[in-house]
Amino acid sequence: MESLQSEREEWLRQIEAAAGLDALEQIRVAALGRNGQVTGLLKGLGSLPPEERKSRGAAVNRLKEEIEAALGAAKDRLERAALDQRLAQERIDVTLPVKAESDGRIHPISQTIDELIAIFGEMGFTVAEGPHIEDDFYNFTALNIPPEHPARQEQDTFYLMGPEGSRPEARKVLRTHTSPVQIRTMQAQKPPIRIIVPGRTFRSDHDATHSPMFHQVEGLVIDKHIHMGHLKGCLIELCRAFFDIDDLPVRFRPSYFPFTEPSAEVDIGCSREGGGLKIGAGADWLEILGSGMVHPKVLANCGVDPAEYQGFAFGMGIERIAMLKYGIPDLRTFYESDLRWLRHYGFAALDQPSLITGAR
Ligand code: 2NL
Repeated sequence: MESLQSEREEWLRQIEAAAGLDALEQIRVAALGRNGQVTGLLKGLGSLPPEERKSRGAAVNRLKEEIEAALGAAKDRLERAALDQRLAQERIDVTLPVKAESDGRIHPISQTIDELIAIFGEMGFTVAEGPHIEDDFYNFTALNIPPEHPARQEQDTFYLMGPEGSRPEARKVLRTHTSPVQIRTMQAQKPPIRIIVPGRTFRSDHDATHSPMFHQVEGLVIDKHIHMGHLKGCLIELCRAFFDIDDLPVRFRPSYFPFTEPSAEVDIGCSREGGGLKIGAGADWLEILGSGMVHPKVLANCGVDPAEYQGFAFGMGIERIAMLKYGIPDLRTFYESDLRWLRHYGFAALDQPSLITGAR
């Protein structure tokens, strides 16, 4: 009795040679479809005499099963090949820079604040914020600024209108520094404290290098056993990280603030050869921030026991350090909202500062 060997070989050869899933489906229909050849063989069994039907039936069913198995294996193989080809064609380079979705830019002030937050974040600082309108106590008195101090005068500070005949100290002020936020933080939480306070500040001053509204970042560290060495280490690291110069010279120069004792001005190395200013090694120094150990009276004014806790504080102007880092020559251009200026000096939205980009 014929073993269906030639049929088997022919179907398996066709299946093996099928170039794609469509071709494979055509073979399946030709063999096993309603009018397929193998289906025809199965239908033909009924007309055979019973003694032949049994063995012939088994052989045809075996053929059918072998074709089905071969079709299944070929389908898997072709699907896997199709996927491999898609993966090869649609490979994405995850190291490519992302295309910015928008034409907008991050303002250099925002960028600089974000960089400072990244740098101080690595050192364990968090960000604190507070109101722009302050009481005399938070802006002056708590900071050991005496009643006759020039900073308190009308000429230098924006005072809000008070009730007719009210004492001058009763009037609210636009904060002249971000220190009130540190005062509020010391009142509200127990040390250890490690915060930076970026934000808007206001002084009655307007010329080429002063704006009535400008930005400051101040920092405050309060803990047991904090000393001048911590202040120096922290601020040297800040200067080197911010300007991205590992060996940037940093110098501490004695100074005076009512709220710190001792106080120190911080200078960084620079050269002024050929008219231009270059930050880094050089013969000259550039003042960059003010700092000091928090005055014991200031600690006591905030309910912190100076016998138990010490700390350091510092403050700097954001516009100034942004101008130095990014070569922006004129302070006034920061607030003009000139889109050409922003396109030139601004930053792409997805180019966020980290310790690897922008803020080292
Ligand atoms: C500067 C100098 C400084 C502070 C700010 C501060 C705050 C508290 C207590 C003590 Cl609550 N000190 N802040 C200390 C030293 C200097 O800023 O030139 N800023 C632009």
